[in-house]
Amino acid sequence: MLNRRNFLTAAVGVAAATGLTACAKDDGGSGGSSSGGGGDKKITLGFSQVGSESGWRSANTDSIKSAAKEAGYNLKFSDAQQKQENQISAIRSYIAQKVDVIAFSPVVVTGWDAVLKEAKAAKIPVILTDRSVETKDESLFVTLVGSDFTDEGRRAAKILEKVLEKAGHKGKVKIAQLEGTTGAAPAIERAKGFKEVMDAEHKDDWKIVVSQTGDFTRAGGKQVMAAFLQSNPDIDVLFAHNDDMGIGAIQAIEAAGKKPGKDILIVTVDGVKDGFVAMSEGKINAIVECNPLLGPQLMEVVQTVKDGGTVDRWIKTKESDFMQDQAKDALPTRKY
Ligand code: GYE
Repeated sequence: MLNRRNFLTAAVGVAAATGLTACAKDDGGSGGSSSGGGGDKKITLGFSQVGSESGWRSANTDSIKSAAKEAGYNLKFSDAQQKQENQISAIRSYIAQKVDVIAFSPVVVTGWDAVLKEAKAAKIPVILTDRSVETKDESLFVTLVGSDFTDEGRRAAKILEKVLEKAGHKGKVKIAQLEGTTGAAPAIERAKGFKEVMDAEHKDDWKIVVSQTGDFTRAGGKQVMAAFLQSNPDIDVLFAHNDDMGIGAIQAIEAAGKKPGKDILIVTVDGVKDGFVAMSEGKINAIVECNPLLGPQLMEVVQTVKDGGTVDRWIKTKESDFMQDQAKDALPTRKY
């Protein structure tokens, strides 16, 4: 099977690939030599990050910064603190600075068309990383480098089956769901994938009794879980859309005098080190991995796009799932 690197190489060489031809900028903004086929001038990449809400995000930011350095790009980086308006201003400023390529991880899915049209008019290609956008105009971005969040939701439901079996839980299952940021692709799609399996295979026994956003943060997870426990003290399972909210929820569960991982079974998404620590302590029962180390892949795509090459519309990340009994062995080699 082709791995992603090979696919890209192949796609660049073979114009017949199913991808989309990137609208690479003809000539760069900031000084420099002519580039026959592109590439002898240092690439300037403008990157707008979502924020610093979670361990996943920190690992993602480190990966992007170090990969840009390694690739020898001039990286302009800004942190939007989970605010769409900050991302829009950052993108506008990258357009004004005539960067070669813009990449960003959109905090929410809607509301991007206007600024993306401005980038297109300025002939600056846009690459999405991590999260997707909803738009009718597919020409507004070149590709998405990131995970399949719907599948992560499905995987969470499938691994919950194993967790329930291992715990010897029989009969009805009352589930609390801690959602990610409202309107964000991973929140929408993880909920969707989970529900899909639940409706198809567990309609009579599983029920989501409470579901609310914890904004992907520990503080949010703790606060919302405390409220869940007040309104629904008999919750069997927590499905948290990321480790950080799960870790916050663990504090609320303990404060309520219950045992996380036993009285309330917990499945989370991400697989950051702190999630694995909580899992090795028996407090999280299973984790669906979502890989944040997108930097090297992104830099490769940036180069291809800058050179006018062809890339796939969606470059998916490869991931695994982990049960509690794998946590201790996996922990020392976790990279984030
Ligand atoms: O799961 C969460 C982060 O978009 C995949 O954002 C990312 C999500 C990740 O805040 O921890």
